[in-house]
Amino acid sequence: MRSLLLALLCGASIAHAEKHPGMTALIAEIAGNDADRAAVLTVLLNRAEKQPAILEAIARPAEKTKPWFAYRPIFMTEARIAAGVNFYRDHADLLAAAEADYGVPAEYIVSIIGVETFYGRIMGNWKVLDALTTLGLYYPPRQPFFRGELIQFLNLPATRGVELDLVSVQGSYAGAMGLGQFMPTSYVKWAVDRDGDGKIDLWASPADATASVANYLAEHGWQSGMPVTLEMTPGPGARRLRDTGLDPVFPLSQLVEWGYQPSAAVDPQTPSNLLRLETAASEYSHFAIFNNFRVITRYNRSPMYAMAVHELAVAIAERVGE
Ligand SMILES: [Ca+2]
Repeated sequence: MRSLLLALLCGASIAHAEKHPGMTALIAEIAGNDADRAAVLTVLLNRAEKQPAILEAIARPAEKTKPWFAYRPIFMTEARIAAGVNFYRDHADLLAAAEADYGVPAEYIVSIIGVETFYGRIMGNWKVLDALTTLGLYYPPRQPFFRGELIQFLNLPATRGVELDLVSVQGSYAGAMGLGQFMPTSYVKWAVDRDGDGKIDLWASPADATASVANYLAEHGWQSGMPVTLEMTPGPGARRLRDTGLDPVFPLSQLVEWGYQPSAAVDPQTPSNLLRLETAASEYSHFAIFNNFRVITRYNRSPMYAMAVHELAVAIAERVGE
């Protein structure tokens, strides 16, 4: 009887090992010669479940398949603006402190949290362990990235101030966590304890979450007091430009020379680039995009994401100021 049980247990563990290709190499890479650490990681990873729904979801991100005129309404809703105003007012002191500490305007911090999680209402209910194991071991197109994030996740408890239950902690299907949806690497590098309780809590502490978003933007080069983007009107004969990138490599005066007129006064020497977005089928608006726009794309590489964050921020700030 006992040997039958043993046989069953061995069978079960072999099934698990087969379930996770690359698991042995992953554990060896993290644990090295530390057998105790390897044992802990083995137990942990054996609790991870491959999630086919995540593999389906990762293959179709919204910003790659929708034009701007279909993408924008997802975020620029009355409900999201109104809830942003409430979030701003509820946490005005924390946001003012974050703005003072990091030089990032409060409305951009609020807007990122609004776009990412609807101000904490939708922080994701996938187990991060499942998500990152699925993508890190079963999704070849982005395996180096997600495998790296899985390693950072497994090492998170070694980060000062981070107290997470790695088996149960929840996030997006891509493994992003908390109000601002921090990936494990970002958690390690840029999350901060702002309420002073010694723990970095990006879920339940608005102080920690808002300061962490501000710190992320500041560390990626946010320039206090500088513009994000500016609508430009093409004159007759404006030069048609495509794919000039997101880096601010042209002075604004260059865009003017190409035939685009700024909609507000900005220093002509300000480094910029030109972005066009499809506002209706085959109709386009043009924008000068500046350093701070690029900084927002460090949060999510899509220029539509950055524009949505900007427009939502402006809408929230306008209404807060009324
Ligand atoms: Ca804290």
